[in-house]
Amino acid sequence: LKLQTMNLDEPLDVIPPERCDHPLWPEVERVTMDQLYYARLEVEDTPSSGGGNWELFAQDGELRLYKRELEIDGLVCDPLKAVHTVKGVTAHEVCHQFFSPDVRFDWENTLDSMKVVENINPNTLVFHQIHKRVWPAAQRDTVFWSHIRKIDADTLRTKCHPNSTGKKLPYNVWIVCNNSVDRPDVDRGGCLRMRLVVSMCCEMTIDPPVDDDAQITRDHLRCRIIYCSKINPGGWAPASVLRALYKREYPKFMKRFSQYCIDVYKDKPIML
Ligand code: 6CM
Repeated sequence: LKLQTMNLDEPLDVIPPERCDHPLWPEVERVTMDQLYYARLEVEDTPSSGGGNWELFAQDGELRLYKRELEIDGLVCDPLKAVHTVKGVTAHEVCHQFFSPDVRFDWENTLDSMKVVENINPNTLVFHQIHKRVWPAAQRDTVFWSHIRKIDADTLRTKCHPNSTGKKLPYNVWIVCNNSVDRPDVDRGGCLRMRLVVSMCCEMTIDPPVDDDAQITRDHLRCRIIYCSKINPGGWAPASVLRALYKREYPKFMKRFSQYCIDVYKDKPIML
């Protein structure tokens, strides 16, 4: 597989929508842009604008994690939003690590297995993952498309309010969006199938600003990571176990993943 040997230092092509005729493409477009909008809503914004009502449940330095309690048909589906600022890495680098199947096991510790089941285009893959079993619930699997893209300045200005009003635009923004897909043909192997919508949106700023990109060093890079997830466990799971698991694991994941990105890139050329 070409993607299994992808060079991590090579920038990805960004495939414009008109060049992809896969039946899932309109959904990839729509959900990715919706997630970008949702991620960039500040947690303090009003409920009527889609923000607000977030409960801060963990904090450590620059890292903050918020949740909203939500149950659907008796199942815990609490939306989560985590915000972190990391120095020394670009938005492209962080998103690249989150997207790439080659490095998934270097930072993801909820998995027993991971397979790419379809290659829609170089920026869009369909994954089948089997997650570690959490006692006393049944083991879970997921099938989701994952899409990575750079958001250009025009899109940020025209489609990404409210942050674009009165605020300095980031140098650039990258997003990875993961969204469950119905694939009954992918064997569940006895697992219950969870459904998810997850996004990692990274806003990069250059601090202090430079006159010329050639002057940028890793000391200038600041990357604001906004991680959002909505997971439906897809069948019986005790609420208290699930909430305790999320409370413990999401802060660990945010710290581990961001430190992993810093370590991977610290001695490498900058991938803007
Ligand atoms: O977003 C994360 N990882 C991505 C790549 O793997 C992808 C996967 C998200 C699924 C996250 C599931 C976590 C829970 C797994 C156990 C389920 C057991 C349910 C029964 C409990 C009683 O988007 C990072 C995910 C970090 C999670 C802490």
